[in-house]
Amino acid sequence: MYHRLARPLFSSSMKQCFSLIGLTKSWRTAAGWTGQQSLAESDNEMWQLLKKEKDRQCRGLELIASENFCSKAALEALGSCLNNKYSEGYVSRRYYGGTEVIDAVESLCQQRALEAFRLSPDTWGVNVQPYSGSPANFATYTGLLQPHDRIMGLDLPHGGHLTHGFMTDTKRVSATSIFFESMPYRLNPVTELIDYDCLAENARLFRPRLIIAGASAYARFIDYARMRQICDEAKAYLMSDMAHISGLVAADVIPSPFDHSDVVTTTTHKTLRGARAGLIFYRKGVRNVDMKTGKEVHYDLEEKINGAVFPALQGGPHNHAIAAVAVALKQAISPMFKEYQLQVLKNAKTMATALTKKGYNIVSGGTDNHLLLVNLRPKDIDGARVQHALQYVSITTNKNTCPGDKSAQIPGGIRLGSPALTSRQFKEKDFERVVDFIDEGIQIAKDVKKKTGNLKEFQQNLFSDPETKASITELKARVETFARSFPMPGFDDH
Ligand code: DSN
Repeated sequence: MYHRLARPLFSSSMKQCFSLIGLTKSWRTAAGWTGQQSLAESDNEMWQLLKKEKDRQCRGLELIASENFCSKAALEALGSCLNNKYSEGYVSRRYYGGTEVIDAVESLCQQRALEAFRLSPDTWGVNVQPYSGSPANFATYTGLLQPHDRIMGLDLPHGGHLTHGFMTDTKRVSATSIFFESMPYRLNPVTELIDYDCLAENARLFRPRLIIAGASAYARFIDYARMRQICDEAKAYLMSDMAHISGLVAADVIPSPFDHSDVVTTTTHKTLRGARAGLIFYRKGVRNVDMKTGKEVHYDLEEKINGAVFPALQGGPHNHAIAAVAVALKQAISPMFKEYQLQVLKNAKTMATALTKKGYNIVSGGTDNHLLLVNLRPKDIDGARVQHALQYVSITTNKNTCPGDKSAQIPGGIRLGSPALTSRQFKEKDFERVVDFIDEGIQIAKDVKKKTGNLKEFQQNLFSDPETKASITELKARVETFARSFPMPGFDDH
C-alpha cells in the first residue's frame, strides 16, 4: 500500500529537489520510513499496555498450568527480522528466494528438537512449522486420516482438549469433530484415572483410525504402553499430544510418549517454556515386519505430515517463532532445565499436599506432573466464582470442569499449575504461602456467595460491596508484595 502511493509522489527528480532543500530526511522520518523508532517512541499507547501487562505478570501469582515465562533470549529471536521473511516449503524445496539463513534456522530448530527429546534422526523426523498446538493437531489428522475417519480422544470435561474431537450432544464444537467422527474416552468415576478398559472395549466397537493420548487437565501419568496395545488391536495410529508436559518429557523426569507413539505433537510455550508455536514429531524407518512375506513395512509419515502442514493447511512459516523455539530448545537441553523441571514437579506436589491438608479435594487424589485439579464442590463453591475472586487478589487461575460436571461456564473446579512461578524461582515453602493465599481468596469467594444470588451478582459484589472490597484490597496487597519479591524472566521493561 505504501509503495503504491509513495512511488509517484517520490520520483527521482522530486527526490533531488527534496535533497537540495534538505527535506528528504525529515520527510522520511515523518513518514516513519526508517522503521528505527522504538515501540515507546512510535506507539506510546501500545507501549503503555505492554508495560501494564508486564506489571500484572510481576505483581501476580500466575498459576495457569499452560502458561510460563519465556526467556529474554527467545523473546529477542521472536521480535527479530526473521519476521520479515517468506519461505513457503521446506529446506531445499522453497518457493521463495533468499532463504539460505532461514534454511539454517529451521534445520537448527529440527536438530535441537530431536536432541531435546533424545531422538535419532534415523527413526524420528520433526516438522517445526505449525503455528501452534491446535494447528499441529489438525495437520496430523489431515495428514493421516481421510475426512470422516474415526478418532478417539479424552473427553474435554474429563481433562481432554478441544482438538481431540470435542463435541456435545447438540453441537460439533471443534473442527476435529466436524471433519472427523469422534468418540471420546473418559475417566473412571471412582479412581478419576483414565479408564483404559472402557477405552479398549469401545475401540473394539468403534474401530478408530487414530487414538489420541494427551490432556489439558490430567494430573497423572499416561500409560502409553497400554494405549499402544489398544491401538495395535484396533490397527489405529497412536498420536500423543504432549503439549502440557513436553518440558517434563524433555527433562526426562516423567514417562515419555515417544517409546510407543507414531506421532507426537506439542506446543512449545507451556512447560517447555519457549515462544508460542507447535511441533509435530513423526516416526521414520521400519514400522513392522509383514508376517506373511517377512518384508519390512516402512513408515510413510514424513511426506503425509509435511504435506499437511504446507501446502495443505499453512502458508509461510513463522520464522521468528521457529528461531525462538530453537533458542528455547537449546535451553531445554541444558542441565539447568532438568533442575527446573524437577522443581516444577516438587512444587505441584507441594500445592496438592498443602491444599489437601486444608481439606480441599484434589481430583485423583494428587498429581504426578505440573498441574492439579481442585474440585471445589465439596467446599460449596464453584470454579467460576473462585477464578473471579482470585483474579481480584492478583492470583491467576482458570476454572475447569471436574469429572461429572455439567456446565463449562460454571464448572466445579479450578486448575492450578506450577511451571510459571517455578520459572520465577519459587520453591516448596513459597508454594505453601501461595496455597495460604489461595485459601484466603476462596474464603472471600465463599463469603460473597453467601451474600449474593447468581454469578453476575457475585461478580458485582466483588467490586462494589465495601466489606468485600476491603478484604480484597488487603489480601491483594499482601499477594502483590510477596509476588514482586521474585525475579521475572524476559525483558525488564516489557
Ligand atoms: N489453552 C491450553 C490450556 O490451557 O490447556 C490448551 O490449548
